[in-house]
Amino acid sequence: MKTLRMTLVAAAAVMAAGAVSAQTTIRITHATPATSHYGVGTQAFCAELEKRSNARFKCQIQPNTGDERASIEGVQLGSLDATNTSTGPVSNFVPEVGIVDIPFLFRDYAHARGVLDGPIGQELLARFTSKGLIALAWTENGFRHMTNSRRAVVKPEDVRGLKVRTMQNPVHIQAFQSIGVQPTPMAFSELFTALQQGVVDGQENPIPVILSSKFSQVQKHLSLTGHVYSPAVLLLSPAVWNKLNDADKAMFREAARVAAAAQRKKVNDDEASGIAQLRAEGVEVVTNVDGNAFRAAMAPVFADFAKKYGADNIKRIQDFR
Ligand code: EAX
Repeated sequence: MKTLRMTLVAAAAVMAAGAVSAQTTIRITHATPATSHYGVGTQAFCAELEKRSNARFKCQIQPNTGDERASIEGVQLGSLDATNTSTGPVSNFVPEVGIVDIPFLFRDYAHARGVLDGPIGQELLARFTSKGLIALAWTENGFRHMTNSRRAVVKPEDVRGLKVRTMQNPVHIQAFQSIGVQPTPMAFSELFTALQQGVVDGQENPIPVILSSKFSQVQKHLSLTGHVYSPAVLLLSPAVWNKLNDADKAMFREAARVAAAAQRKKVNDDEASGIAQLRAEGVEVVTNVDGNAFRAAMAPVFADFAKKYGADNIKRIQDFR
């Protein structure tokens, strides 16, 4: 009798354990510090996912991973579950997405966010799938500005001869070459040291990145060129996606949209306070950049971009209201 009771108790315990649904850990990376706009967006994604799934899904966030290209490769291969990345290296995996990296394409944040959240941006997200990447939503990096350790930059001639680090992005590399810059493409993880050691004279990044990565410690001059809007995207591995039921897929997409809103708010906040903070950190800020001169200097490559991505596709983005 005692044995039977013990067996029943053990069976009940096993059933109770089985009733606690299995928990899945989502390992997710982003290149910048946890305090950055990517950290805010990624934490928002993970909190929303855990809340909506009653903790069936929990994240393990790895900030400061630096090498976005390596993270995208990991998500594609399934060795990493997700990453919140700029589009810098993306066109190496999904070539047609390079259209969003064209300098001076987006007028302002409202234009960029409207295009990306609308039909054009959603069509582009769908292009990732056939390349082994699930693009859940556009998050945001921001409008990029130039910094360097050598001199104030007001017009294109001022950047001639500077060694400037760029992302591993063919569109950016071609655009910078067109204005006489020696572009040095490298992973973000190597950038601070390269600036510190003078391997490169300058770089270009949005204010939120310049702030959170403390570039004021290694860069004297900031010029508000705003030469290109840098989208970001939340990518999930098909190895995770293909195990989800339809309800959980919708939940992941909704959590990514919550992340985008939080990340964009942090970008707004950094944009509002960042210039004053950088000045306080000793950075000389040029606000009267000759934007028209930069556009004119880059004009020859715009013809190449129109050939590569379709003049109609570019015009469709420019005309979006
Ligand atoms: O996405 O590589 C870069 O300059 C990116 O802007 C940075 O990794 C944040």
